[in-house]
Amino acid sequence: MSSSVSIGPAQHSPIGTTLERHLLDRQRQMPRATGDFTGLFQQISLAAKIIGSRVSKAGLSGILGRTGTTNVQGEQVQKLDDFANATIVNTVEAGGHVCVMGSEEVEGPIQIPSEYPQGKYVLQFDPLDGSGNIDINASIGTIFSIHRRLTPDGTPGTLRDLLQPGSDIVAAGYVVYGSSNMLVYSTGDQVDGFTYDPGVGEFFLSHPNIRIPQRGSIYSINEGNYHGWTEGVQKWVDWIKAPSENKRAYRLRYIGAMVADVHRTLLRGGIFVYPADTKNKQGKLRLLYEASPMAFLVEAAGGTASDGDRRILTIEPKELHQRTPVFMGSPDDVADALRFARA
Ligand code: FDP
Repeated sequence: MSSSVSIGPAQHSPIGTTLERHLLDRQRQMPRATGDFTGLFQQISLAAKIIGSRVSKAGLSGILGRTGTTNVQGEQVQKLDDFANATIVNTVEAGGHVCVMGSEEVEGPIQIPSEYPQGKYVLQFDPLDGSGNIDINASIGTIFSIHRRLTPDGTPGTLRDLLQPGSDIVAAGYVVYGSSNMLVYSTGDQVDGFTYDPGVGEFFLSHPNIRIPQRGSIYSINEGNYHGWTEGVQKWVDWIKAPSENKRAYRLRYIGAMVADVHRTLLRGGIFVYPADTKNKQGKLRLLYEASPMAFLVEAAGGTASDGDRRILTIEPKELHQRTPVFMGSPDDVADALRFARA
């Protein structure tokens, strides 16, 4: 007798949900939603697909290496930095959902050309984080955050719209271009991760409701800066890697791209730190488009994010390219680090 297997009706499962469907489902739960946010997010995800596609072929397409210019931070601009920046600006500006943008690669506010509508949102981004990894085929990423505008509707956005604290973020996320490409985002209540299927050309929900462990076993810091740190940070690193009766020595992992290091920290737990040092007196990472969006995600996943004294999300920004020290990750690990750092 032949037996046949009935596949039956598709089970309702969050796995197999596209990013677009996920956004639409959430939009329908908010009766007053206009679709603007969903529209903006679709443009960000399109930009991420374009950047991801170029990153995956970088060694073949003549886009490795430097442009020969430096950016506002005085860093060498890589060709892929330029490409990623232009891709996000071009994809988002025509959509009519934002009134101004801020980018790591651009000194001032990026205005929306007058032929396009001035939308109600403000987008900030680091188009290609971890540029040092581009030429060696290691993980890199894009980080972004979305705020509501403060200036009157319909007018061009200004610097005032960009200088908002992380506590007013509407949504933040990142895309990691790694062994697979993933987009992770949050609107503050939970953190969801989507893996890109290049065959289908879509991001699919693969990591619903990411929760960071209360404590991990990995620390992530550029230990080459040891001699420039405060005594407190030095003592914390000495302590965390020393086995004792109460704890095993923590493992060190540092890729040198904030996106990838924080992504691992979110999934596995532990702590990512870029403290101030004698060279980088305010730390190295930028508040508005690196530290704040990542702090928003880490907190939404149940973690902690501090500059050493206060929550990163409460810092009132004064400048577009302001820097801040960063201690973020599992609550217990961050509490340990701050105990040493503040002593
Ligand atoms: P990069 O300069 O390569 O763009 O954004 C700055 C950043 O990378 C972070 O992604 C990364 O965590 C950090 O700098 C690495 O800095 P160090 O090389 O000083 O460790």
